[in-house]
Amino acid sequence: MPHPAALAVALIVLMGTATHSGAPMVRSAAASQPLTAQDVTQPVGWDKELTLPPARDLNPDPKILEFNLEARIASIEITPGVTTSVWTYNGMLPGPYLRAKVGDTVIVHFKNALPEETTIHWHGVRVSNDMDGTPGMTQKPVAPGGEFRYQFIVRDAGTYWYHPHTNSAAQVGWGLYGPIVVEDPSDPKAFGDDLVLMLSDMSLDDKARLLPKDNGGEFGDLFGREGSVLLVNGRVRPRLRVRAGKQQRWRFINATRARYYAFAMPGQTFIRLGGDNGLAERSEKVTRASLVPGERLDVVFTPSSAPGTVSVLRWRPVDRGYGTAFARQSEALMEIETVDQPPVTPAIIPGHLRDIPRIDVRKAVQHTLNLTIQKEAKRLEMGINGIPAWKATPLHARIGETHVWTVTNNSPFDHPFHLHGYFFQVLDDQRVAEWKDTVNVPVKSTVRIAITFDERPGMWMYHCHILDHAEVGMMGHLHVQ
Ligand SMILES: [Cu+2]
Repeated sequence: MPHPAALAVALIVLMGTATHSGAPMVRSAAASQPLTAQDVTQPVGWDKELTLPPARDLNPDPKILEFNLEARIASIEITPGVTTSVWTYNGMLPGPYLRAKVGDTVIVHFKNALPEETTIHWHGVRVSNDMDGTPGMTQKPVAPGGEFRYQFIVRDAGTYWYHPHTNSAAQVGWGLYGPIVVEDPSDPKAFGDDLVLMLSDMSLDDKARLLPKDNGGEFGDLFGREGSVLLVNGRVRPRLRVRAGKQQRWRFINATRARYYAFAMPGQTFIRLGGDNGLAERSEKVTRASLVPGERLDVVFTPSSAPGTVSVLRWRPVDRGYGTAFARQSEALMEIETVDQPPVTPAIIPGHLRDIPRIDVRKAVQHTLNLTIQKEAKRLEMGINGIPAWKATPLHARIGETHVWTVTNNSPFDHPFHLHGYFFQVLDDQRVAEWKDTVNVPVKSTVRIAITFDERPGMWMYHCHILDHAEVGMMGHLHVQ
């Protein structure tokens, strides 16, 4: 399984392999010696409209992050001047920001003050099975007024998130999600200052009240419910301040129940560092970046707009099947103000980030999973191999086995496929090697993934991360023993 990037990266920086320098080389107008990104800090208040308050750590041990987490309904001002009763963790949207270092222990004293049962799933974190938050499989759902203690070690650097796994389309859609970053202290500082950008959307009526979970009926289930209000870290159109040439490391998390994102800014490139489970093998310069529900994206943003200007990062329609992008306009997500200060020369981003050994699939156990919409069902029903979650029998795997799952989608919608508990590698992929836990399976296509079930026995879920699809049956489970 993934090794921490650690020494390899430091070594590569010293050895100077292929590198990316980001945006156009910009020079300080004033001095003869140009300022570099390392010479300056981010503009004053650069991220103040995007701050994510951390969880309050109750444990003095620096290797333990221990905190109280309560799921409850709270009033939040989403549209200016109007409050909405939102489902929250600790009254915050998003929930508290968990930031820990590789090897730290996380202890969560969870209380459910919601009017219905819930659980927490730690998306992408390699927890032991009894901490995975799957109701009826790994734990009893936490009843209203009930409590549960979650405890796990964060073993892998990367960007993760937490959310309920009970009535999840509704509960996530109503505001229950929070970010997790696991730091590797040896990551090159040249990646820039960290900024988590948790993307979500919310369906509100004209009085800014949350729409009911079955809004739109079966069409809502079929298309997946995209919210009417786009949020970044719980805010509508927040403003970020940047300085030309001074890099920032943006960690996107797609916490929506159904919305796909694609980003492109005129004249702007990003350096992609990785996605779900830490750094990819190599960084790559990209002009367009995308992420599907559940997925994460880790990029270096090198501001390249002229000082004193404001640009807008926009959501762009993504065709995820069946006319989902038809006649839709792009929408503003976030404003980026390039402060009126001389540009600086961007730092060099290493080309090689870490070694990712390819999973040996020569003796792999093969499985075929067809993502299906059942035609003969009386009401809308989705499933895997024609079987909805509530009728499914588990797949089986033995500890130490490697599997190749051939996931085929002949349905008219894309599906983001998510596996609990284990990282996988996407085979036949021309992109850079990386570890993932969520991958898009486009319409009329097949994606093959390789997984080694090397430890942590138990019952693990796999499902579509368009949560409306999971709710109508596109979910299965796997018994590792
Ligand atoms: Cu789906």
